Amino acid sequence: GAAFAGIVAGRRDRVGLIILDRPQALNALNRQAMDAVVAAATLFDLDETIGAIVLTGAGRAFAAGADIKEMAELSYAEATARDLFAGWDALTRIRTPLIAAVNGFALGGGCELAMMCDVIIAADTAKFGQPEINLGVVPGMGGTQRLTRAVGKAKAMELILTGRMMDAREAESAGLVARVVAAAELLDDVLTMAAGIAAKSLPALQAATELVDAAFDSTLTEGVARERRVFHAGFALDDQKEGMRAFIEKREPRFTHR
Ligand code: CO8
Repeated sequence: GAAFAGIVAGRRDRVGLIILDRPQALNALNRQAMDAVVAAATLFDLDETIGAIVLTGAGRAFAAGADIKEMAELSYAEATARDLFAGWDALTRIRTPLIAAVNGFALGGGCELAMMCDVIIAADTAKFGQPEINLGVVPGMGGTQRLTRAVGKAKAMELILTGRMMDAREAESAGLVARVVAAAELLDDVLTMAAGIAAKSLPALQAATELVDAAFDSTLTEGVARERRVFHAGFALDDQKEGMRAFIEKREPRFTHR
């Protein structure tokens, strides 16, 4: 494993693991943590021997938001000059499947960080929310947009206007979370899931994340046309031949990620 400031990163076979590691501040996302997460995730994404990335938090939080102490006294000029939080955009360009294992509080920027990932798996103890309104501000890392797309206007509006937290079960039934797992089993469960994903064809995985993301950013006609072309392009890959031949020959595929 490698240590960047505020995180721990390491790998297990084809799975990259990033742990937010400032538990004394409930993993509040300061500038260093942002730079470290983005750097580690970008390195994993460029590494063809990594087929899935897991992001989680140490202690009782995934992340309790942007670091309030770091930004409390900023002026408008400083916030805009630094384009506060723009660095996180790089995370949304990562094509290797990125799985958030939300172990505790995912509030404000922490909830928004989880929503930048491709899939969210939550511990039964997880709590989600956009409490920025309680601080006299609005969500600033995509919350008004991604939460609304994930759970619909009614619930997103209610959560953002009241600043209340929702538990893992509510987040699952609202469609924010794919699955809820007992807290003690969360990391093992997600690493097993990630290993299963990472064994599949990496170019197919990358195409899938790109296409699902396109569903939020294009019309149905454009998205379906793009999907069909990407599907056709898959026939240029060895993995398509291997996957379909293995099915016909009733054996497990051996993908080479080519
Ligand atoms: N930033 C900095 N420090 C934090 C944060 C945070 N977001 N959250 C917790 N901490 C610190 C606490 O200050 C405390 O430190 P210390 O021990 O030095 O006092 C330590 O973590 C432990 O926290 P608590 O003692 O509060 O623990 P509790 O169990 O009592 O409470 C809560 C847990 C409910 C999660 C509580 O910590 C809390 O409400 N945290 C803040 C949650 C929040 O409001 N998050 C949103 C932040 S704003 C944001 O993410 C996007 C802002 C967009 C603005 C756009 C500007 C351009």
